[in-house]
Amino acid sequence: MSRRRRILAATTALLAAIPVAVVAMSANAAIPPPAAGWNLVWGDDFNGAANTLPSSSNWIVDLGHAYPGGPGNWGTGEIQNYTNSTNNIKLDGSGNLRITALRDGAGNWTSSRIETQRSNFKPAPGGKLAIEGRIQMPNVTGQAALGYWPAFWALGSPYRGNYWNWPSIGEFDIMENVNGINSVWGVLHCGVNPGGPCNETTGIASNRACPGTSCQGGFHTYRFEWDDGAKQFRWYVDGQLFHTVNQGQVGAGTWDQMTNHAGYFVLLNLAIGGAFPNALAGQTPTAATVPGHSLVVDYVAVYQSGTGTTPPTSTTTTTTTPGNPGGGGSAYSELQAESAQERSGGTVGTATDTGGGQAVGEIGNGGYLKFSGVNFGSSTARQFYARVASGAAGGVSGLVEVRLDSRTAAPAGTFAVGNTGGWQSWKTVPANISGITGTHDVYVTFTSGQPAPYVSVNWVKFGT
Ligand SMILES: [Ca+2]
Repeated sequence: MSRRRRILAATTALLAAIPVAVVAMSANAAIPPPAAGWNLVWGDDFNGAANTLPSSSNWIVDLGHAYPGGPGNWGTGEIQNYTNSTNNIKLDGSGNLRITALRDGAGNWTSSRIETQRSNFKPAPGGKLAIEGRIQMPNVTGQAALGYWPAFWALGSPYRGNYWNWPSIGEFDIMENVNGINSVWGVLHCGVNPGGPCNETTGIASNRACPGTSCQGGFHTYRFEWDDGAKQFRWYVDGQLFHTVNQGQVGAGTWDQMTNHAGYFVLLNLAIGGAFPNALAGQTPTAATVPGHSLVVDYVAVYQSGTGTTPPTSTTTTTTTPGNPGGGGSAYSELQAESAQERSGGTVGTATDTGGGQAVGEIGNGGYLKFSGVNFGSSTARQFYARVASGAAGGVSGLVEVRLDSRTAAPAGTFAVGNTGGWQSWKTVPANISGITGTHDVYVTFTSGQPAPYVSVNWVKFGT
């Protein structure tokens, strides 16, 4: 995807893999408890019924050959069509996710790609974040593997909904592999393309063979750590450090571009063909490539070390709006932004929208709306809707987040928004949320890695 057409220079010494005794490890371990000093932030152990899709509360399934409006072939030249068919992606009933690349009789490849609903994974100020997965690469090597390109990676949240701001928003390739080679690549993408501080489109990369069993022959644990205190990124396989990038290598400005936004979302995919496998093997896939092999994922977990209590920064003042001071509205009715019990950021003005009325215009990073005592009744809300408009400049975007009972609680749901066609071009944007019942203070918070206002809000509401 935005994993560019990368032409890897460091390809030597990879092809002479030494066969090692294969030790099959159990494939259904739960998410391991965090190491001392770490806390589990989020995870999915992919337990669930066989032949079902992974949790839609956790994951978005990407479809086709591009994001809507994004670069073709996911920006990498990969050729497969991504589907949500359980032929391509499913839980195996034994605690694993399996993404399988298939080729039909006409030679067309299908596979799958998923990304986390959450897009705000980042360390607390001065703390550390780890993104970890236990994964077996597709168990295929040699000519039969040409074109296989599995990846476990993360993209900066401003990419979602924009798709043209890569690589400034940052990309961490926690595990990449091509052509069945016994090696894991760890890569940082940043700055500008081409060239720049991350030497795009290659990125700042390192690679090594998997310890013990080959990467294809067994499960290995791939871990990326973002150390905000040390201003360092670190890549590990089975606990062995194999790549580091320090802030000084890319410069403070580039570092800030990829770390000062709302955070990252995590992706898993199995591509076929594209620039990376082609760079090492010529045009892939070939007639010798064998379909039907799977990327197998036991779990994905995000851990944090060091707790932050710093709320989002805001340069605006809080306004208590008169009228409906007690709140108490129904979650399933339109909660008018201009009538929020508290507001920070934006200005109240006229909405040229269906139904007219007022809206809160041009909200930026750090703003929020508080709706007190919102009643979810006896139903479980699983959808959030916001009526939004944006005249933000190209490349400017941010997140709209729903939080319960605290402005700093983990978001129950999030979506990204950029230009909708103008500050009075209104559209209703849905987001999946974790199930909500009961009565809560609802905070709608606004987070962006850049300072310009990026969204106006007419109303929000919930659905089941
Ligand atoms: Ca599992």
